[in-house]
Amino acid sequence: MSESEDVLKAKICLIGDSCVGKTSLIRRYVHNEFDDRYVSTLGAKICKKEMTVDSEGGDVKVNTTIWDIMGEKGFRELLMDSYFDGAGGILAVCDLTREETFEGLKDWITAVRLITGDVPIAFVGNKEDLEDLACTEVDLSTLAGSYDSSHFLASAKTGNNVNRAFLDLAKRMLGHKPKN
Ligand code: G3D
Ligand code: MG
Repeated sequence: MSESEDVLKAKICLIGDSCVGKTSLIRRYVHNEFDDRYVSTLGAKICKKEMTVDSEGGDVKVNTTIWDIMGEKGFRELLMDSYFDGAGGILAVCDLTREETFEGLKDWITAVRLITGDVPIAFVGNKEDLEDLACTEVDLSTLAGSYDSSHFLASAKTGNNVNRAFLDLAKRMLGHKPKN
């Protein structure tokens, strides 16, 4: 998080394989404050949202930019640096009905952390509204635990846990002191 004129600014990036629901989660969370700008050179779309985060000293307003990846194939190799530069937190999304998207998160995080360092992560198992889930909360909790992170079973469709996941991440970003 960076501070200027008493306004905190934060950059959150979403990661995860194609079709896990990254764009849908952002739409759900950002709502009417949706910014439709498409940054074609980056292959990313940026939304802005003012978040109110409850911290120890009371509510804190944070101007957040939320970065969505538009075309994941080949993205990691080509555009990683620009996309993740300056990110203060990562929302790592998998699709609970597709185990390979859960397994895929480890590679995403390894790659991301080369650029961002040890920033807070929130793991989101999306599409919990569906039946026949291939991953359980225990799976997600174990993975999140290995990164000292939080996890949420969520649904962009019903809205369940979406706000909680973003707010939890922002709250931990407020308290995060980067290691040198
Ligand atoms: P992406 O941005 O990660 O690529 P999208 O993923 O947000 O484009 O979502 C991929 C598909 O999953 C979309 O379906 C979307 O409607 C669906 N989806 C996203 N989140 C949920 C959810 O929580 N529950 C359910 N049931 N579906 C979800 P389509 O059919 O448009 O491709
Ligand atoms: Mg998308």
